[in-house]
Amino acid sequence: MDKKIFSLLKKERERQRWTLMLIPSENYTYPEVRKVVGSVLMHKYAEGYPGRRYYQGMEFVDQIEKEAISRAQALFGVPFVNVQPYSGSPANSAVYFALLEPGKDTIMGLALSHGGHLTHGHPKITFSGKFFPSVQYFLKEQPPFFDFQEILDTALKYRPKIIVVGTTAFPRLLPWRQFTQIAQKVGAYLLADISHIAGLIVGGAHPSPVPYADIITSTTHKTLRGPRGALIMVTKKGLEKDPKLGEKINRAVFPGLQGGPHLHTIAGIAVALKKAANKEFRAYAKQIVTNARVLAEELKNKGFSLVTGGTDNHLLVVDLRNLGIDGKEAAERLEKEGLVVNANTIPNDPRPPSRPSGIRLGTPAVTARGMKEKEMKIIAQMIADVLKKNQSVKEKVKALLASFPVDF
Ligand code: DSN
Repeated sequence: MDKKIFSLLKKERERQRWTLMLIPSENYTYPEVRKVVGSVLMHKYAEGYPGRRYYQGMEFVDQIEKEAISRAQALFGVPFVNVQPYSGSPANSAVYFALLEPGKDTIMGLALSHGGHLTHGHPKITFSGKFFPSVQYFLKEQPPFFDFQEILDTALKYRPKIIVVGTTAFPRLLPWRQFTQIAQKVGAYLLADISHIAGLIVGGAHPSPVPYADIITSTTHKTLRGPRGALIMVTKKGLEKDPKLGEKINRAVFPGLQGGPHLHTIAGIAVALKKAANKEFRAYAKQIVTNARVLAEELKNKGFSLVTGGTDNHLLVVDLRNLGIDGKEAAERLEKEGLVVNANTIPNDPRPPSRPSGIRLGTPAVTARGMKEKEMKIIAQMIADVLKKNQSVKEKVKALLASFPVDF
């Protein structure tokens, strides 16, 4: 028994049990997923794809990978899926590796500080901005929050080969149709990175990019509630544009970027996809959004200012400038009281990313615990008590969590 690690594991389990998990990219997965992820499947090597492996002993793991693929195809309504990427960044890397020539072809994506992701062409410090020319677009303050003419002008000027639409801190619905029109005009592939909203999409709580995007990437551990992993999907539209897209993506994942797939994760993904096809999951996805809306409204009623003025999805970004504290200080004060959020930049943030002006909150995990509108009002009150009145809410957080136990 490794006392040190197992005692830390126990402490982390208790931390997750007794704090409010309000980081929008985090969630609780299912006991069945944890069981297969911690199983004998991790003993197996399986480089290649089902039926075309470089190892023996594939009888059962081939069936597992095929089942994960067909469940994802059915759930998202796409003809091609690769379930092997280790996580979201490797999934996006594989798409770029499959379709772009390094140093030549341009990636265009939403700026990180406006709610995009590091892998969407963030310049200088990420592979996506170092190995490829990249150009960024930005959010506007007023709806529809994207200036489509400006984005089109930028695209016409820089001629990206891939336009990425995907966010980590944007609280509104994504306008797939307008982006597909822009991509068409410049002859770019449209890549939808739905990592944050995959669960909302399959649960019918956010429009699907499937009719509009050529390629879709997603992590599997956020609103989808699976293990840490990722999917790369090609739509019918994408295959019509390039019938070899799937093949190119498979080759980019293996042997291009990765070695042996994590079969334990792939089995976990399959289990989570089956859960996400149930009607209970649709209710869960809708409740995530209802909860986020109530949390947003309650915070606004208490004088908090929200980026974009509210939310239509699972997350909200609070602009703390009117409170005179920065996001890091707010997140640390909340953590001491048992509310775990993360500091986040706001669009055009005057502060540095290490001490940004906002905090980002999300409802997927608290909704997974069974919390509803009433509890969102309590959480909003607790946030106000901590940040505005400097009051302790530790005991109230524990009392709330005691009524919504987690299964681990
Ligand atoms: N790190 C994830 C998030 O928190 O949104 C995105 O990769």
